[in-house]
Order: sequence, then structure tokens, then C-alpha cells
Amino acid sequence: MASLNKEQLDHFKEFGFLKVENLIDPERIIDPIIEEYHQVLSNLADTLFEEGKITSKYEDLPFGERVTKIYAEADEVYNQFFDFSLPQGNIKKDTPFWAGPAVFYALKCESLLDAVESIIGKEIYSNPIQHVRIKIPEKFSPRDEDGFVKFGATPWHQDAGVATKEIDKTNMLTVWFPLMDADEENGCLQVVPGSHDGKVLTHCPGFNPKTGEVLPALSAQGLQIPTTLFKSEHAMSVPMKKGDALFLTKKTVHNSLPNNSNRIRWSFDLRYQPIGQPTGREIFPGFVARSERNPENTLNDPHKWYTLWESTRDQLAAEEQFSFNRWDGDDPACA
Ligand SMILES: O=C(O)CCC(=O)C(=O)O
Ligand SMILES: [Fe+2]
Repeated sequence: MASLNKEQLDHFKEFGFLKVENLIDPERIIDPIIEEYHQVLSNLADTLFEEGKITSKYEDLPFGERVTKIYAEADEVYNQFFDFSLPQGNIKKDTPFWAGPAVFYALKCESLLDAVESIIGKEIYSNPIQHVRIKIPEKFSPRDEDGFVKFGATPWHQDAGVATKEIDKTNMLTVWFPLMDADEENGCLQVVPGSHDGKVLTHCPGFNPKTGEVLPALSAQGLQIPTTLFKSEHAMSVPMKKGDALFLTKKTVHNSLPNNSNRIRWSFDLRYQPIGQPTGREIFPGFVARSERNPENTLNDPHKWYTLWESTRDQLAAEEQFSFNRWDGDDPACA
């Protein structure tokens, strides 16, 4: 068992984050994901080429350069095609997602679950708040009408702030790992050590939903904590190598830097929690990743995992959908 040692656990408790080097086998776990995503990208390239949105399929390029060329030429970011979760609204019958076997085996990675078990115990549920993030270099990135990079740097937040209020009762653990080395240049994470010790801080929408106006000093990239509410001067960057994993509590304040490099910034973020606690996104499907008490309940079949997401999408597409943001932006801290 690749359990965490006392020193690591003490660090996690004191500072609210822990980086573990060489936890995820690059050849056995990460390379198959990269291979799988290359196929997803090929399918996307075929579609965009047929639609006349790109003039070449860029078949001979490695993943990073290929996705950069395709997003830049089509002037659009297609990250939902790769994501193993659904959007937080406007889900349609043909909303794309990717829940392939290599991704499932990463969620079930034994050494990763051993470390998770050291923190949250033996009854482990895979929380459905999870994403792949592909960020092409900002200099090539498509931008929105306000000039903001689409899918760029992530603003300051706590993960509890991007789930529904029910998450306050849950011992949710975030695991972040890069599929390629991530550093300050291509946009690694920054954490604020010790910021997990207080309450869930006010998150403000990046724009005023009533007027559509972008708030001063904030970007339009979703919910964020105003820097007046925590010690942003204590922030530290966490550069990571392929195979390393970063653990965060649900209240650890973190963000990510912009991708100012010539290569992509590519990562997975996963969440785990004890079985039976609220997930904070109840409409999405989680699963039992490991259980000593009821091992027969563990999900081991990647295809079953795929069908959980497929049926969720089809069902939500047929219903009226509600937004699940817990903040209204009326707090004076957001002004
Ligand atoms: O990768 C990023 O840019 C942000 C990730 C994040 O906020 C998370 O994993 O919770
Ligand atoms: Fe986060």
C-alpha cells in the first residue's frame, strides 16, 4: 500500500495541501489517457474539417501542438469533447463528453486510492465534480467578446464554493495531477497555505448577472473570492511533474496561473469523499471507488461508468435544468 506517512498527513492538516511526487505511474496510467485523448482529438478534427472550420486535420502533430492549432484556427475551445463531466446547465442530448476506460482506470488508480484512503478512510466514493483541463498557450487562445481568454487561468476559489451548500457536510478531497509537467510558465496551481482553516469564503460571480457587466479587477472566468478576503500575499506556486499529485481540502484557497508558454497545460482534477455523504452535485453520477465494508458495491467496469454519464446526460437533456451556483453576488465583498 502506498499510504501517506505521518509527516505527509501532518503537512496536509496544517497547510491544507500536499504534493506527492511519483504517485501515479506515467506509463501505466497517464500514457494510456494521452493515447485515448488523441483519438478523441482525431474525431473532433474530422468533424471540424467536414464543417469547414479548419483547413487541415493536423494529423502529424503531437497532441499539444495539434489541439493548439485546431482551437486557434477554429477560434473556439472544445474542451467539453474531452471532459468526463457535464456542463452546469444547458445540457442537450448531443452534449459531448469523454468517459473512456483509460480515464476510469486513472480514477481507480490503486496508488492514488491508497493515498486518498490515508486521508478520508477506507470507504471511498468518487465525487462527480471532476474535469480534464486543456489550456492552450494564451497567445494562440480564442477569446470571448470581452477579450478574455476562453478557458484560461482559474481565479481564486475554494472547491467547496463551486459545489452546492450540501458539500459543507462532506469530507471532500481534491486530487489534481498534470498529464504533462506544469510550472509557473504554463500555468501550474497556486495555493494559499493555511487558508483551509476558516470558513467557506464568499465567492463572487465574475460578472453581474443583472447587467452582464464585468466586475472591476475580476475576470469573467466564473466564481472567485475577492483578494480582500484572504492572504493572497502568502500564495505559493506548486510546479508539478507528470506522475505527481496534489491534494487539497475543500476549503484550501487556490487558483491557476495563465499559460504564458508555448506548450499546453493539461491536467485532471478529481474528487473523493467518504461513501454516503452529499456530493454537492447530486444530479451527476459518482461511484464507489473502494470499499472494505461492502466490496461488492465497487465499480470496476469502465463501460458501466460511461453509461452512468450517458444516461444522466440523456435524462437531464429531457428535463428543465436549474443552475447550482450557491452565490448570488449580492455580498458587499463582491462590489
Ligand atoms: O487546473 C486548474 O486550472 C484549476 C483546478 C482547480 O481549481 C481544481 O482542481 O480544483
Ligand atoms: Fe479548484
